[in-house]
Amino acid sequence: MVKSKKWGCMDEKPYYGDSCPIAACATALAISALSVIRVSGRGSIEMAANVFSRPLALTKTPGNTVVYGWILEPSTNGQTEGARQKIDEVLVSVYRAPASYTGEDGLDITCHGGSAAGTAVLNALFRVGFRKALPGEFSFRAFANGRIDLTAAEGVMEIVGAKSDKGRQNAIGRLCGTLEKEINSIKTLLVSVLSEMELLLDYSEIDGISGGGSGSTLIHTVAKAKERLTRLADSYKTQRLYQDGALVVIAGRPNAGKSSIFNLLLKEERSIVTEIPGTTRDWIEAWVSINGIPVRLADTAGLRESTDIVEKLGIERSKSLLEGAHLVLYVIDGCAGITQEDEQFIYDGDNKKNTIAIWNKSDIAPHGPKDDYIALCATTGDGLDTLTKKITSYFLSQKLNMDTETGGASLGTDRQKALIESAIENTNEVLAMSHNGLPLDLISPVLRAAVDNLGFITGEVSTADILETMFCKFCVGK
Ligand SMILES: Nc1nc2c(ncn2[C@@H]2O[C@H](COP(=O)(O)OP(=O)(O)O)[C@@H](O)[C@H]2O)c(=O)[nH]1
Ligand SMILES: [Mg+2]
Repeated sequence: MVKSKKWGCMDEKPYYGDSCPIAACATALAISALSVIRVSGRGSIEMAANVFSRPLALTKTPGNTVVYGWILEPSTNGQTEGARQKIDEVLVSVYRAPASYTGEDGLDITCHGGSAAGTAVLNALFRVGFRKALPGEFSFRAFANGRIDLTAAEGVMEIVGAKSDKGRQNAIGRLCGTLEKEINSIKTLLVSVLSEMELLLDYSEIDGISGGGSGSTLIHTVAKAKERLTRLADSYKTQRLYQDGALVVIAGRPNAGKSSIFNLLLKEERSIVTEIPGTTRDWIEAWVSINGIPVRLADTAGLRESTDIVEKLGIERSKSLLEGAHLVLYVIDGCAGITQEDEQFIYDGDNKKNTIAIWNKSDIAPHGPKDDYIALCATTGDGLDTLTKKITSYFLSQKLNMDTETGGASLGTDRQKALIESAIENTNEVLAMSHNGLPLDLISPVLRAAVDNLGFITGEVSTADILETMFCKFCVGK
């Protein structure tokens, strides 16, 4: 069932948990200086006051203030405050609806770190009526109360999971609404076409929109919208790169210096280096950040014909790893020179576009490399700077930096990508239908579907199950 975000009554609100006051620990329950326990919901401040040493100070304080006190055992049989056991000394940040993350009354209770204090505070809250929050329930409430759209909610989770600083920055953009703004702007274009179409349907004899006049303007607008959607879809590649990292595989013949280069890029002795060809018999990998790009770097078994059964298996596995690589660093031993196999690998049509050729052992090689090779000495690190620059510029040249073309907006999740692709398909179909002169009453529902797909991205149009599946993936307390 499709529900509109402009819910006027309770029944229209998507369902996730219920509207009771909830509590959860927002930080990891581990040895640390502080822990934060978070509560939210109507009446939550009054409820928490039942376990607070200064109940009036808490219930009377305005929003966005901090109150000092103690969390106490809940009162039994009308005990005086002094007779109740102290649980922990805390600072309580008080938020009042609607000026809070969730849009509800809420508290962030900062207590001492470690698992014992946080757990005891949380248990006291449960005993006075709070329910344990479901995963992502705070963010869900923020969405349901119109504080954030779905792309911002996903941005929150992306920040929590960011692997690199650039990944975090992009997610911050989505949290601040750059994607929502771009989607809404494209949607406005399509909605204007849709309403024009509906007017034409009501008042004119025009069957199709491929003809001149207003018809061609409408088609032009749909084509423009499609272009912008395509740019957004393309931006996903960059985002995945910054979120998941790029697979960079080091390949080449045995003894070329692959493991030495692997260790050099890693700045540690991870892979075994010897003068014995065939030392690396299976691939090994490690994460390294190259100018902010998280890279999954893999060292492989040297590519050669071998009768050794283990080495043979390693070579096979290296080959399949190469197939999935974003970038290959192909290493040549400058002393041994280039063989036919090397040439074949580097200049092979499929490999050429994503291979950087390295002329290693430049310190002892009898002559320098050709222009398009990077001269490197893996033992001293000479040439490393040029290599890392080349790796970075390779990734940035893959149309990875879309900022200027999409107003800084980019896609961050598979869900957003799938919906953008559906909207692109819808616009393609609209363009094809109008090209074939099909009547407006057949075209307009397809355009409506494109508009709805964009609405699904921001959550303006949502179904309870989409929301629940999405917020379930969040952490408890977020
Ligand atoms: N002189 C010199 N020796 C190197 C260089 N790179 C690697 N080696 C040596 O070449 C041999 C093979 O290196 P290794 O990294 O194990 O090659 P792999 O088989 O391709 O992994 C080792 O003895 C390394 O010390 C280099 O740049 N200069
Ligand atoms: Mg090796």
